[in-house]
Amino acid sequence: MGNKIKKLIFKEEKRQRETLNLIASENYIPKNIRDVLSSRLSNKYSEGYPGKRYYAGNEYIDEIEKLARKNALELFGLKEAEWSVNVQPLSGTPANLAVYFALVPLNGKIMAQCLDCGGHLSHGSPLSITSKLWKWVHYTLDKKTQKLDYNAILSLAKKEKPKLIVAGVSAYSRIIDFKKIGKIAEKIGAYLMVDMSHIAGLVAGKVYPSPFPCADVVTTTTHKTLRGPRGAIIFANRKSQIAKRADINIVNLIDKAVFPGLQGGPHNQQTAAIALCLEEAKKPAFKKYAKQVVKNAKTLAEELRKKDFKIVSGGTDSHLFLIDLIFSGLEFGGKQAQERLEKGGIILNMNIIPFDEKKARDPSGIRIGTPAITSRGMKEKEMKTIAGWISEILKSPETDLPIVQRRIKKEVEKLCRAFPIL
Ligand code: DSN
Repeated sequence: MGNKIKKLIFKEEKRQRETLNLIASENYIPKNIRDVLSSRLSNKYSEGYPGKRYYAGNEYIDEIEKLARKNALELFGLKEAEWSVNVQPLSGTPANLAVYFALVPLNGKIMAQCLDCGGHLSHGSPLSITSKLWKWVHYTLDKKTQKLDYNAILSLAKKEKPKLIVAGVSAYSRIIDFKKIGKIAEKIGAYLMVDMSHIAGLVAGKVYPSPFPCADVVTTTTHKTLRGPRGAIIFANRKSQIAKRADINIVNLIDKAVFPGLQGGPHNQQTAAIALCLEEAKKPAFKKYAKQVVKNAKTLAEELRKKDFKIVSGGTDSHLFLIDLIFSGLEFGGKQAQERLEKGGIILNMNIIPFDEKKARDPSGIRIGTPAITSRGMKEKEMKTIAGWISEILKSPETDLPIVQRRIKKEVEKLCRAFPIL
């Protein structure tokens, strides 16, 4: 390995070991999965799908891809006769793009949760290519409860008649009622795509409702709560009523949109690592992990609430929550909060909050997630300690701040040594 790269990897790994990672979309993947990622599988080109490749020498790659698909079905309790699985998308945004390409004509209308209310960039943000290729209508949250308002979603859907409805979020802490959104989609004859990237591990661990009974398509990344390699999966419902009525084969369309529509050869080392991560997630230990992720998020949110921080929507049902800093009485927004905490060894991200009056570069909120610290083995006791540190750093007057940060950074390092990363 080149010396410069070696040194930088060493520094980054040290940073990961010695800091508390509260970024809701990150996790630590186990060594067996990291080993697969660095295997010689990445030497091979495999355009096409198992049994239908354009290059010779894919006998074992076919087996690996078939195993990943089988594991995906088993993990989420699905039957092959009802759901197809595509494990080739390089990540979440390309997976979502493939579904839009497959099911919605260019300039057709798609409806999704707006970015400011917890949606994702690939759900039609003006900054994403998705907004240039399709017309978007966005549903928001109820201003008072800061939760989804299904009646408002129904009214908007009836008025706008989108061809596809997207349910799924990257910064919304409450349980999404997939049944209700599914009924809305059915009523107006739209496809329902659930992007479960953030919650896939919680669904697998049965601590969050499964979207599969209600969706035509489900997309997910594999590296968040699922604790696998970077990558994505698209599940397509072979029994989709909407597709049946229109005499459309959504499986074919989605597979073609992924390859050759949007990408060439799949990343075989990634496919194998996905197969392994899905196997890991089937184990009882993973169910325990998922349960603890939610317990930890609830505890951390509650402890911060007790310290007078304003938690968006009042709490959480999942692995993450947002804090409204301005409403909490602080004189600075998310950018400064993120920087203050980083100097104390606590890593998280600034985040837009619902109906934010500030901009994304310095929004009013921060997002806090527990998947990574739970992977280290931390529990409720540690959440209370962490809440204390966050509060101290955020409330400290400027004059005392460097001393407070230095002290807490040392305490964070000590805690991190007691809970090593995977
Ligand atoms: N960047 C991810 C997140 O933080 O939610 C989503 O792509």
